[in-house]
Amino acid sequence: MREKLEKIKAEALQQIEASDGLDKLNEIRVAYLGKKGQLTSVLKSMKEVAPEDRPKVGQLVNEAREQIEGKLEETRVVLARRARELQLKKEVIDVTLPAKKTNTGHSHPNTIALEEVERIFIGMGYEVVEGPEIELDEYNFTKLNIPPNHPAKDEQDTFYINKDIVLRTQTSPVQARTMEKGKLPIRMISPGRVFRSDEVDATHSPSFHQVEGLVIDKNITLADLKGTLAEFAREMFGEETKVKFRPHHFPFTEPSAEVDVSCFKCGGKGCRFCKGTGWIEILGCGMVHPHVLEMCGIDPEEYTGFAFGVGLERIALLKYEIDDMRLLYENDIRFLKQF
Ligand code: 2NL
Repeated sequence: MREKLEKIKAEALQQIEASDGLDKLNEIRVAYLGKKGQLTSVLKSMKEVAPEDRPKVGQLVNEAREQIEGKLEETRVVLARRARELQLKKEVIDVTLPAKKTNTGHSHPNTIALEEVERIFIGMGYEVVEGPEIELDEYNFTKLNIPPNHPAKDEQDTFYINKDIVLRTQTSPVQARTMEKGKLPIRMISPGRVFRSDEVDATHSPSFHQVEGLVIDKNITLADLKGTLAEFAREMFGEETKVKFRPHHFPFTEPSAEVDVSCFKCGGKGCRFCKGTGWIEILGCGMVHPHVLEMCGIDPEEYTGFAFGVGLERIALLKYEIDDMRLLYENDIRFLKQF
């Protein structure tokens, strides 16, 4: 028995010594110490040993087990360290290699301009409201004081889906819908895409973007309109910017005006940029026509308001000194990269 034990032990230790990996080591553990392992089977055959020898043999088995376990653990530590070192070597990173270049995009100039406009008006307490691009003729025209026979309604100017539905030509219908909801006062801007049946050229496109603004409250006057747009112009084009209101006509406002800003290139002296005039036209505006208020459910005796509309592309072209609107839609990366 003793010899058999010695043999098992020697074999086990020798196999452990020769093992070259953690898996192999585990196999050896099972083969000797497992439930059906060689050492375990010696214990199971104890009944063949004379009763007086059993304590001694038991002790020998335990000693053999301890030695094998000790050797297993010792070898496991060595092999585990070796495996880790190998892995580290395999995964080594050359930090001196040039980095992969990631191409991060950025907002489109239209979006940058829009976010600037929004920032300015949100700062003055306005809400940003969006609405549908496909609109009822009634909201796009009638409620804005553009009656059935008005020239703006010509098929030459407007895309009709059918006789009652159009692609909106302005974002005013969003404002008309807001007024109709009846919650007053109103301070809002409505940015969005609009559509007009125009030929494409450097300053026209059948689809462009507009930001309209609307304020309705008691005692709103032309002075509020002037102050608001003067502040907008200063924030958008610089602290020194002056505004000029020129009388104009829109069906939905009375009185109406077009607004010029002093040229932010030459400061108003006249240059190529402002075509020598010192002024640049940026938007249209006016006091909301009492008839429009009425048609949108607001009593013009109690409430007044002002409105304005600005072309987003116009702002982007001016701000970035782009001379052709088509560049904004072509999505040529060499162009867009510059902003
Ligand atoms: C432009 C400038 C403008 C408005 C838009 C408006 C909206 C409502 C009531 C009254 Cl709901 N007015 N919007 C006012 C003045 C000018 O746009 O050049 N449009 C052709």
